[in-house]
Amino acid sequence: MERMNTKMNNKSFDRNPRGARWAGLLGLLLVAPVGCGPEESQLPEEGGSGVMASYRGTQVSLEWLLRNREAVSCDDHLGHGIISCYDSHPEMMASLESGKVSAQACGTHGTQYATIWEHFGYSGSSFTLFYDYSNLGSIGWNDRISAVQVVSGCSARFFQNAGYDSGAFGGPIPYSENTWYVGDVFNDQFSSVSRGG
Ligand SMILES: [Ca+2]
Repeated sequence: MERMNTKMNNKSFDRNPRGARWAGLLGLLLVAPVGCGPEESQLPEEGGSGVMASYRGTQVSLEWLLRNREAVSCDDHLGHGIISCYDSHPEMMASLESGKVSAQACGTHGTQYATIWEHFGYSGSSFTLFYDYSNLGSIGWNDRISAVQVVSGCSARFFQNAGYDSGAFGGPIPYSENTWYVGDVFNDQFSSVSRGG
């Protein structure tokens, strides 16, 4: 009995490496045509649904980006709802400088006026705003803001609900100075934003 078992085990043991070889070969055939470097293969496939952002020269789902990157810095300097994202805030700022986009004329639509942050102390992901948003969810920022920076001399107003609706706050919440934490009452509450105080 024992001997027979050993024999059967050997037989099935023999078959396994061949199966594994086939699986390995199949895997290679499936993976090979993609041919991306390790960095690129971490990006999702192009297309997809929802809000898209330009990131490392390609279009990716903003939702994917915010979920898979610890801290992405985005902006909308190219137009309302047209999102460009980078791996860090300095990288984003450098990109704006290289594109000769400067902070000026706070009252003018389409100029930089504020940066919103995911965590207190200006940390986590951020978004540098050039436009108003009646629905911050359209740029992935509904109920996510914990800190606010404003361009010197500019101001921004935030609302509890989409559609510039103050909701329970009784009025817009204005910021004309950098605010490292919006406080427990307003944390992760803002759903729309407009320039001006
Ligand atoms: Ca809200």
